[in-house]
Amino acid sequence: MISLNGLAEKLKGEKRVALICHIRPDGDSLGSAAALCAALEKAGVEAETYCSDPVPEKFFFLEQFRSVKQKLEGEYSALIAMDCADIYRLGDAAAVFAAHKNTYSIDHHVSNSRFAKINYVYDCAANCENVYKLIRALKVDADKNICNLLLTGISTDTGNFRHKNVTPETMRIAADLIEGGADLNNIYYYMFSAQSSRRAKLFGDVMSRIRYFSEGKTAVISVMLSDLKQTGAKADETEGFIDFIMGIEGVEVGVCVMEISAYKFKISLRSKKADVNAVAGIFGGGGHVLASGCQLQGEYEEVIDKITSAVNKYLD
Ligand SMILES: [Mn+2]
Repeated sequence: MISLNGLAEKLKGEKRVALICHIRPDGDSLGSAAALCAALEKAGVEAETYCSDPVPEKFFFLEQFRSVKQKLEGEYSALIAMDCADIYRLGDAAAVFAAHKNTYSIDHHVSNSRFAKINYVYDCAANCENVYKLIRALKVDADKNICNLLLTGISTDTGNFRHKNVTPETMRIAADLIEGGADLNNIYYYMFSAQSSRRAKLFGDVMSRIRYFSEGKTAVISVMLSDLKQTGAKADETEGFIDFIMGIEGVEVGVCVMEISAYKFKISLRSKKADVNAVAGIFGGGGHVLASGCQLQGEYEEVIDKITSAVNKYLD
C-alpha cells in the first residue's frame, strides 16, 4: 500500500480533483471528503466534493456540507473515493470512476475491495482519522473548519465515542481537533440529539415492535415504507435506531430491516462480538466486523428468516 507521505505527494501533483462520497452519505464520508477538499485547496489543488445522493439537511450546520455537488462536470485529473468499501457505493459516479485513468480510494473498511488505481485503506474508527493524518502529511494548516469537519466524521462513526472501534489514537486525534477549534458539543447536538417530532414518533412506533430471535440474543427492528408515510419521517432519520436496541439486556446482535421498495430491504447489522461482516458477506454486503450491512429481496417474513438464521450461525 502507498504510504501517507507518498499519497500526499501524489495528491499535491493533481490539477483538479473530485472527492466522491458514498450513496446515502454519512458524517464520515462527508467529513473526510470536505476536509480533504479544503486541505487540497490550501495546497493549490482545485478540488470539489460530490455525492450521487443529496446531503441530508441535518448536515447543513457546517457550510462545506451545503456545497457538495450532485454532478461531475468537466475534466478531472483524478477522482477520489472517500469512505467507500466498493465501487457500487459511488452510486451514479461508479461508471465514470471505473473509466477514469487516475483514481484513488481513501478508506477505513476492512472489506474494501481495492477498486481504485491507488488505494489507501487503513482500518481505524473513522476515515476522518486517515484524512487527519493525510492533512498532516500534506503539511497544510488544519483550520477550525477542517477540524470541525474531521471531528464530525469521527463523532458519527464512533456513536460519539461510545463504540468499540474507539482507540487511544482516536481520542488523541479528537483532542487535537478540539484544540484546533472543533466544537464537539455542537457536533453532538446536530448529529445525535436534534430531531424532528416526526422522527420521535417513528422511533416510538418502531421500538414498540422489536422482535427477538436466538433466545433474545438477536433483536430486530423494522422500518416499513408505511411507517415513514404515517409519521412523515424520512429514511435517513432512522440513524441511531439500531444503536438503541444494542443496549437491551442479552442482545448480542442488532438488526435493522428497512423496506426501500416493494420486496426490497436494506439490512443494517450491529454486534457486540459476532462477526456481522461475515453475515453481510453471505448476501453480498459487508462493512466492519461489528457493524455492517447488505440488501435482501423477498417477502418481509422470508427476509427476516434469512437474516436471523444467518446471524444465528455466527453467535456463540
Ligand atoms: Mn466511515
